[in-house]
Amino acid sequence: MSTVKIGLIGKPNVGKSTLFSALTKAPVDIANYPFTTLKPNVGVGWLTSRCPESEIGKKCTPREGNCVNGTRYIPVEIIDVPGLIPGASEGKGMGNEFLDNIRDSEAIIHVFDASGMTAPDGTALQESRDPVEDIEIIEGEIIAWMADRLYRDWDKFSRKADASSDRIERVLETKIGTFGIRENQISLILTRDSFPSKLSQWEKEHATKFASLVFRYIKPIIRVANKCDAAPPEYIENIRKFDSSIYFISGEYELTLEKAMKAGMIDSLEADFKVSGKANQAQSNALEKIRGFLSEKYVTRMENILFHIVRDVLKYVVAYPVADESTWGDKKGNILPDALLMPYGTTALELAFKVHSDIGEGFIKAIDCRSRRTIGKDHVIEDSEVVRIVSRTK
Ligand SMILES: Nc1nc2c(ncn2[C@@H]2O[C@H](COP(=O)(O)OP(=O)(O)OP(=O)(O)O)[C@@H](O)[C@H]2O)c(=O)[nH]1
Ligand SMILES: [Mg+2]
Repeated sequence: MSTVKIGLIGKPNVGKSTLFSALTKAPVDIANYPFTTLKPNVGVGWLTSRCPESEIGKKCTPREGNCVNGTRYIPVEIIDVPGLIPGASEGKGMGNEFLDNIRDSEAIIHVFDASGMTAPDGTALQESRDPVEDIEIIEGEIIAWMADRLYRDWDKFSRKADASSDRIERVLETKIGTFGIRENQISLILTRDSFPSKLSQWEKEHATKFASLVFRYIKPIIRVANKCDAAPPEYIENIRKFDSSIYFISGEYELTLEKAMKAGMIDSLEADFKVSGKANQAQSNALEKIRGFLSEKYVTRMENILFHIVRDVLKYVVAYPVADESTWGDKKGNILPDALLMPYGTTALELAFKVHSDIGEGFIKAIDCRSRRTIGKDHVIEDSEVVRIVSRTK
C-alpha cells in the first residue's frame, strides 16, 4: 500500500545520511514492512498515533508497522538524496539523476549545517561561515532545476498548447506530471499568483515563479538546521531571525542515543533517560552532554519533525478501514489491520479505492464504526475514523 514519502535534500556533508539513519531506525521492534520493495536510498520512518484498540477492548493486529502500548507505528518512507551543489540544476555534481529523487517526495526536508563548517560544495572549512546564505542557495538550485525542465522546448510546446482547446492545467500536467504533480495541484498554483493566460506569453521568470510555488504548496520544503551541537549561539540566532519556523537538531546526538539505547546504556530516548551501569565514565559524560543539549528550549527531536510534516504540513489523517463494524476486524479476524495515512479531505469513496480498486468500484455505502451510522460516498474521513466500506464485491 502506498504511503507518504519524504525526501531529505541539502548540500553535501550536512548530515542527511545521519538524519536518514536516525529517522529510519525503529525505536521498537517493527519488522513487518515490505522492505524488499524499497530502493537502497529509501528507508522507513515511523509516525506515531494513538491506536483505537482500547475502545474496542481488543489487541490490534497491524498488517504493517506495529502497535506498542496503544501507540501505533505507521510507516512513512524517507528518501536520502545525495548532496546538492551550486550548479546542480545545470547538471553539475550528480546532476539530474539525484534531483529526480524528489519526484517521489510529497514533502522535502532541507537539511543544512548550522555550525557553518561546510563550504557550498560540501568540503570542510577551517573557519566557519554564516550558514544562512546556504539556505537560499540550495533551495534556489531545486527551483532552478524544476523551472528549467518546465521551460524546456517552451516555444514549441506553448504554441501547440495555445492552439488546442485543452485547459491550461491539463497541458501543463503533460509537461510536468513526471514530477508527480497533478492537474488539481497545478490549478492550485495558478491561483496563488498571476500567470499569463496564454502559455506562449510565459517568460522564464513565470516558470521560476511556478517552480517556487511548487515547493511552497505542493512539495513543501521544511528547513532543518543540523549539527546544532557544534553551532555557535550567534549562528542559531541568525538562523532563527531569518526564518522562525526552522527546526534545530543534532542528527549525530539522535544517532548516539539510539545506539546507547540498543546497547542498554539508557532506558529511554527522551531527555529524562536514566543511564545504566553499562555505560563507562566517558560514555556517561557524553550522554549527559547530550541531555544538556536536548534540554535546550530551541532544540527539536527528529520524530517531532516527522509528525509535524505529516500532520500539520501535509495534513494527513489516519483512517482505519475494517470489514466488520462490530468487531473492528477484517474477514480473517485481524483487528484494526490497517492504519492508512490520507490527506485531510479524502472521502469515503476515495478511501474505498485506496483499500482496493474493486472495493471502490463496487462502493455501496460506508459505516462509521463508532456510531454505526451510514455515511455516504462524499463523507470526509476524520482523523482516527474507523470505517467499514460496504461494497458489491464483498
Ligand atoms: N557535530 C555534528 N556532526 C554531524 C551531525 N550530523 C552529521 N554529522 C557529521 O557530518 C558528516 C557528514 O554526515 P553525512 O550524514 O554523511 O552527510 P550527508 O549530508 O549525507 O553527506 P553527502 O551524502 O555526502 O551529501 C559526518 O562526519 C557526520 O558524522 C551533527 O548533528 N553534529
Ligand atoms: Mg549522504
